[in-house]
Amino acid sequence: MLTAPTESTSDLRQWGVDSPDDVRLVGILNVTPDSFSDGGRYLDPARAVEHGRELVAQGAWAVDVGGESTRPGAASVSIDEELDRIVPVITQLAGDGVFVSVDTRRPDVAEHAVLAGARLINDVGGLRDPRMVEIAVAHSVSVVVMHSPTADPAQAHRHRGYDDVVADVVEFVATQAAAALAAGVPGIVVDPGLGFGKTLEDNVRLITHLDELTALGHPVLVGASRKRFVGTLAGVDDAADRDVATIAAHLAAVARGARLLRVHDVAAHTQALRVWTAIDTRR
Ligand code: HH2
Repeated sequence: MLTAPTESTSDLRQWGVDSPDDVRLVGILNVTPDSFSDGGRYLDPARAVEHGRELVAQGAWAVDVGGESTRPGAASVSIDEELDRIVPVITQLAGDGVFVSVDTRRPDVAEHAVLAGARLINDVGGLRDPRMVEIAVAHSVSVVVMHSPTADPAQAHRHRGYDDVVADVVEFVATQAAAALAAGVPGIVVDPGLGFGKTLEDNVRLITHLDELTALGHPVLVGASRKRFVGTLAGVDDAADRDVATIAAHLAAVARGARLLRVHDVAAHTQALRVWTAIDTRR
């Protein structure tokens, strides 16, 4: 049963996820014409709601609804357009009792999404905008702090190089999370932002060294789903064909402490996690 957060916490117990061995799936619902692997498929609100319900039936713990693509160079949409895309979908899914998160970098969009029933803000801008913190506090909603080297994640590909990608990412999310918790945000999830302004080697290093992120003590969400680096590693060009490669990357992340996986193919991940958790109880 999902319960509202009652106190400042940085673990998943606020949502009834008690065991540290529990890994949860966040199903991706892109209500966009231009997302990199499923653009245009769920722009129609009825199709989007149907897909959201399908993701839950397949084992998603939450559905992450987004109305603006973050793919490299994607055109930014107006706040009204983003809201027109996502609010009807969130209203219906939340009304069904689905745990909805909202994928946005814009405080105004996050606020309307929360008023429509979203229970978690997935801030792909990494809480750079102080208004996002204010809104999360005002509505007592927890936040995913994702690392992107730029405030607009669709421009992250313009970023060139890190001193030390793992140290830079850990420092960024640690600083943002600490400030948000101090301001009264009820809970924080951190995310290395795989693929955002990161080379193949950067993404591999972030997964290999994920324990440095989990060591912060916040639940870690990882989103490798269908991204170019898994396609490159696996030799798969077509983004829609990268789910098997995605699962390999995600299980490597789970082995290093990831608790939430943001995925397109929920059914396949549910199968993989059942086998994983039956075999690997050491985490
Ligand atoms: N990746 C994407 C979008 N939102 N949010 C979090 N927290 N972590 C991620 O890794 C992440 C994210 C990009 O994937 P997708 O939603 O499939 O594509 P698009 O941005 O083109 O809609």
